Amino acid sequence: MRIDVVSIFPEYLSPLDLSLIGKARASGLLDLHVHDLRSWTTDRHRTVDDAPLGGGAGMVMRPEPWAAALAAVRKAGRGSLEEPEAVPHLLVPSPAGAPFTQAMAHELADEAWLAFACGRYEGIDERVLDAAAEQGPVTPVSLGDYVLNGGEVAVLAIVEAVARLLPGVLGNPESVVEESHAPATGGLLEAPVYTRPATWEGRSAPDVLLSGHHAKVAAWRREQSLRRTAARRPDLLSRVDAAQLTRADMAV
Ligand code: 6GU
Repeated sequence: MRIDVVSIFPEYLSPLDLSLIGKARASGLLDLHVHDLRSWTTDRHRTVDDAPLGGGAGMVMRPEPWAAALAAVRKAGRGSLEEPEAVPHLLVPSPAGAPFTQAMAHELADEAWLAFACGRYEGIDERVLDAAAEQGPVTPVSLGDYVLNGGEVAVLAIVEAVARLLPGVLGNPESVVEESHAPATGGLLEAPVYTRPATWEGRSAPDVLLSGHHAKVAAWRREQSLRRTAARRPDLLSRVDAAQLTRADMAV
């Protein structure tokens, strides 16, 4: 997969050199390019923003550097993918975007080329997104209902969520199957986990986990998932498929 990120703070993306994502890059599974938006400014002060039309607080990112940056990214990516018609799926982090979910991470992991436009200030002039949408898919995405100063932290989160789903990035592909929000858990939260020692500072791990009885362990985990989801994320319970509820589930 190729990923391009355009930002006025390219150093903010340096954690993408580390850990599993860094390894995925080094091994060629992930071809990641971070670009400085200011390289596409033409004035002496390398200006990227201006006052909002219609008035109001803050500043808005000007369309010209963004249009030039996105055109250059398209051109460079087509060259490296050796597909003259290829276009990236453009993701625009914004608190006004659609919520980013594990389902979206799985969809994005199937794509060949993603590009991220990191806005700062009050956001990017909307015409940039309108023009880009004539070239290829554009999706504004949000991490949740709170406000960050810019899209960079969201890109770190989204790239990590997507890259770990790429074949060969995680050591054990099973671990993406059972985790919280994965399709296999029915969209429920994961049960609590324990390791040795079986008793630590007077606290014992649940006996069932030491029983060696796989069906009982699975039933216990299912019950814990339901309880935890009801307590922390009752909004997720509506995702449980009624047809898949067992008698044991009903008793929880
Ligand atoms: Cl993706 N961007 C910004 N600026 N703020 C956010 C966000 C994204 N998601 C939640 N808050």
